[in-house]
Amino acid sequence: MDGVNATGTGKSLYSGNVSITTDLVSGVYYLRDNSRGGMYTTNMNNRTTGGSTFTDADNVWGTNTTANVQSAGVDAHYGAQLTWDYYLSSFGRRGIDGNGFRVLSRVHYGNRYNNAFWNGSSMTYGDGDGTTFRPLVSLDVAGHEITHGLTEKTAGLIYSNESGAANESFSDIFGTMVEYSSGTGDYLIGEDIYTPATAGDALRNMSNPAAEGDPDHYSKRYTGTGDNGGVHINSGIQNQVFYLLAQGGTNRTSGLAVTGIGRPKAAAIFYRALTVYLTPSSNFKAVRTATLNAARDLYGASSAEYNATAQAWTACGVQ
Ligand code: ASN
Ligand code: ZN
Ligand code: CA
Ligand code: CA
Repeated sequence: MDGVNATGTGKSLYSGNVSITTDLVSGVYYLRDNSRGGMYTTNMNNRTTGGSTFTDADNVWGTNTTANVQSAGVDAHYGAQLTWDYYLSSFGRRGIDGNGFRVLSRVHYGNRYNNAFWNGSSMTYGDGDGTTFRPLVSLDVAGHEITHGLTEKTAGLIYSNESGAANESFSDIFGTMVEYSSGTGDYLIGEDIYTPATAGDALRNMSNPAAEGDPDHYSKRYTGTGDNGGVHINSGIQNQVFYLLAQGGTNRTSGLAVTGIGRPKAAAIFYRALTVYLTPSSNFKAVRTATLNAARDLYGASSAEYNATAQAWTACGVQ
């Protein structure tokens, strides 16, 4: 916000060496971006309050390892920039509020903290304990958390029970789309940060939610009170709808098949549903209706895209 944009080299933990926008003031570089709403990234120095700006002398940041405190800052800064670029280039949206909202990303929060969260105005990432989590700054997690901000400013889905599970799923959907926009992507959430000693697992699996213990069909939904009524569990149902719509395939519980329409169209349908049709108390049935309205708007009521959207929800037991 103070100087002029510069292009730095970031040696990240999870994305290799990346180009990041930084800010040059009086010969010192800052992890700040005068475009993209003025987003900036700070170092919490393993505390839960305060925080300090990251500065650098040569605009080459991090070392691709956790030994250097800048590395996690690179991932967080890059993730926030990529999230901004994804929403702008895909939907013409400038920031989570559509009006240039300035996102702060805070890294090295707390001591071995095993989570990342959106608090209503900023992103916060822990370093993890090294066993359950590595630093939680992967692209899908950055996209997930920042999308909580977008959801809050649009549909406002209440964070419990079915509306909360839908809220979580929208964060997984766009988190994975942000990851995909970097040039490579999957339908796993958090695979880079979760259980470093175990390969192939993830926090959540959209193509096969049951692989991480989550339901892939409405008949298997969790109805207890834990996790705010299963927001990170029942998100598996909508995640599976999105996966089947984007990629095509057969739901393992119902045996019903869906013809995929590709990631960009599936994301456009879910984005329009989230930003135009949903309300705070929407349940899965309401999300089905909202995505059908969106598919009709975008592709027509008798389009293959509309029919695939209906079939994806039906395959997952929501009709
Ligand atoms: N990382 C978690 C999430 O974004 C934090 C939370 O439970 N809200 O879902
Ligand atoms: Zn979340
Ligand atoms: Ca992923
Ligand atoms: Ca793992």
